[in-house]
Amino acid sequence: MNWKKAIVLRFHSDMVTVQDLKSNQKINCYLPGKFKLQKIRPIVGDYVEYSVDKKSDYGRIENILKRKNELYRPKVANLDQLVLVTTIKNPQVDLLIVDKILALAEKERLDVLIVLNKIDLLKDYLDKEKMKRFINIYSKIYPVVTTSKLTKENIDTLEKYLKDKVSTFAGLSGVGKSSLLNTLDPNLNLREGEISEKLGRGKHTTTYAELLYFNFGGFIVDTPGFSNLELKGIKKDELKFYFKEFQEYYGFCNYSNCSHIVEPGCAVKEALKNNLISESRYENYCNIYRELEKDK
Ligand SMILES: Nc1nc2c(ncn2[C@@H]2O[C@H](COP(=O)(O)OP(=O)(O)OP(=O)(O)O)[C@@H](O)[C@H]2O)c(=O)[nH]1
Ligand SMILES: [Mg+2]
Ligand SMILES: [Zn+2]
Repeated sequence: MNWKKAIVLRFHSDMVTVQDLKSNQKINCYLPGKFKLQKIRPIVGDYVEYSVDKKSDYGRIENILKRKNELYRPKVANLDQLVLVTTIKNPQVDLLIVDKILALAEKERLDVLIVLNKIDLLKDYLDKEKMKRFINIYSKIYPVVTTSKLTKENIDTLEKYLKDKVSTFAGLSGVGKSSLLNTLDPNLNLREGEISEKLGRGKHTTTYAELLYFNFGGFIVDTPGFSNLELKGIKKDELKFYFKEFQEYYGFCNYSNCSHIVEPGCAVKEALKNNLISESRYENYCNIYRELEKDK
């Protein structure tokens, strides 16, 4: 058996595009029927073993290796890091979706980087205040990098965060995920879309997730943007563990299984009163908790 190891870049209809881990060569592989019979499908980021058919240029997937983790939105395996890309305007920031994506990343124990893109658009006072508010909320919890594809601000800092990791970009349609990747490597030529003037939203330009290899060392998944996000697979009682800044109050509430919503003597609510936890994060925690309650 002469199987080689590769990582899945893309899965489309019946073909799996992989990159050999030794040679970095890209190979199209077919997926034998036995996987289909067992309803096993590779996903982007999967490590696989494959063999090469000498007669054709195609490879054949022989084995899909056990996943270290698996994010369901976007659907990607074996990540080290989630890069949440957002803007303040064009499109307008949606803090509920931001907090949902962050909860999903925490569930999978991923490192998180927040990228605030299109910083060049924030010229007037109100927009700048919105940006300050955003940074004030999130930079206490996660690293936040402000970027612009136009001015190239902080693209070098972004590269440092991405180096030698497997990361996925995630965020609303139109925030500039593909644009930032094109800025990091102009040879990529990923499709970029406009923002609908009428709706102020992106037009879902990227339609499939694809793992991209960068010469500075590292893989990044470009993903289709969200317009909405329903959380599945998270139980309401575990949600509190996915709000990172709540962790330091763990064990200090009167009730050991405190939901931090209605119970008296709650250390998280006390921290909220003392401005140690942001109102918007706490409100979104309650909103998501109620959404998950309804799902049951
Ligand atoms: N002014 C400004 N415009 C930007 C910036 N980054 C991206 N854009 C524009 O925003 C629009 C959307 O960019 P995309 O890269 O397609 O956004 P996306 O997040 O990949 O969108 P989806 O693929 O739909 O999820 C394009 O018209 C870009 O030119 C930026 O830093 N500043
Ligand atoms: Mg895109
Ligand atoms: Zn509590």
